[in-house]
Amino acid sequence: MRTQVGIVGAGPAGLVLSHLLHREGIDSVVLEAHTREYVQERVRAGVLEQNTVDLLSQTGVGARMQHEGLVHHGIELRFQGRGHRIDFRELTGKAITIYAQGEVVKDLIDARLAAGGTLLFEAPVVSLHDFENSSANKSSIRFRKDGSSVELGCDFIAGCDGFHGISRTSIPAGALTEYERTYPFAWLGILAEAPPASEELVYCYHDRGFALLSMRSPKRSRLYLQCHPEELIENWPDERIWQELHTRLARRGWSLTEGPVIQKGITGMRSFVVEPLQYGRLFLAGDAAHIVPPTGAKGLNLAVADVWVLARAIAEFYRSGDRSLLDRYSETCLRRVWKVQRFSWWMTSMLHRFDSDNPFDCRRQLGELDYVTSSRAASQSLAENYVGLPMD
Ligand code: RFL
Ligand code: PHB
Repeated sequence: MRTQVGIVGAGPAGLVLSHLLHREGIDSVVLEAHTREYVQERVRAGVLEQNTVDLLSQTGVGARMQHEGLVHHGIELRFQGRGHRIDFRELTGKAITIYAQGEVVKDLIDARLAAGGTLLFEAPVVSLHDFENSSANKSSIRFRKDGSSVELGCDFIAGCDGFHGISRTSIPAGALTEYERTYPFAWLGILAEAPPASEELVYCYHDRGFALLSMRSPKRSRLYLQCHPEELIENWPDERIWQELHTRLARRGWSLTEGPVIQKGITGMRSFVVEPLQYGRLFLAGDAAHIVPPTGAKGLNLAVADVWVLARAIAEFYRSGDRSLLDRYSETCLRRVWKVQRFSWWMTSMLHRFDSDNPFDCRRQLGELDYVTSSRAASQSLAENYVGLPMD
């Protein structure tokens, strides 16, 4: 088997890359360890930045998103039992769209298959070869399919295989520097068959910890609670989850709508960046290269921004033989990555309770929330980051 770009992973990063390359006339093969159903049904992100929405729409995979996505022009920050709206339209002229990651993935898989693209599911990659030299063009990827070992020859390898993938760890120790921060809490998330009690997302600071009200459709709520990182989901029967959500999200004249819980799980929180994002002919993109805590709703959007830069650089190389955009891939992406890391860390720090906090820290957090919701400059700073910084 041979292709121009071998892509490891069929998450948002790998699929958007394959789609953008196809539009440039460049051949790729996507290798995914799991089944198609698994990647489509995994419950993950829900908030798309304006940049992501525009990219999907302008490249012909936005029709269902435009029809079914919920366009929001603001969010609510709730603390001390009061709500404060951050008006994105007024502050930035932009909006966000609520459309589940699984739906984005489904639309991309449909588009790639309709265009005759090669996506192999249940095809775990076991090793990457001969990518160290950036001038040779005989890299290869070894993967398993139906019990056999298969080799895919390619010019470039795109490591889009998420945080636990094989691409980043295939790079020799010492060539990469890792920057990391873990947080002393996690999120317990549920998907419920219940109409969302608010039209817009509600980010809530409370003495008992952070809570978030989000949604997937006018009939489905997605809700999160800050919990201990080692918390066991067995300790959280549905009634306890609802009770805690009612307590933290309480606001005068407002009440949360309950409904059957159809999915629940606990997600750890981490900030992580590896530098550089390139080693020879191997390029890392999305969660394989960086992780943000979910409080800024940025992970998927950052993955899309990476592969937009990568597709443009690969296309320029095949068009003119000019490698300069490829050589600048890491530097270009990292400028955005660090700004998004800062925003995600800041939102997380402002809205969560830390074990180490003393009464001073809690008062300081309330002071910050009061400032962010009462100063136009501070609200605008939050808003411009939340809707998405401009693409370079
Ligand atoms: P993915 O989606 O993890 O895809 C990587 C794929 O690679 C496959 N893979 C392999 N395939 C072949 N061979 C191997 N050896 C392989 N090893 C791994 C995996 O099976 C997988 O299919 O990474 P990608 O494409 O970089 O996309 C990143 C996003 O998925 C992630 O950043 C977001 O989901 C993060 N995130 C959010 N992002 C947002 O932009 N907005 C949000 O509202 C948002 N909310 C969230 C989130 C993530 C969450 N969790 C569960 C971590 C909420 C949650 C709860
Ligand atoms: C979600 O709907 O899953 C969601 C929304 C906002 C976030 C994180 C997750 O910040």
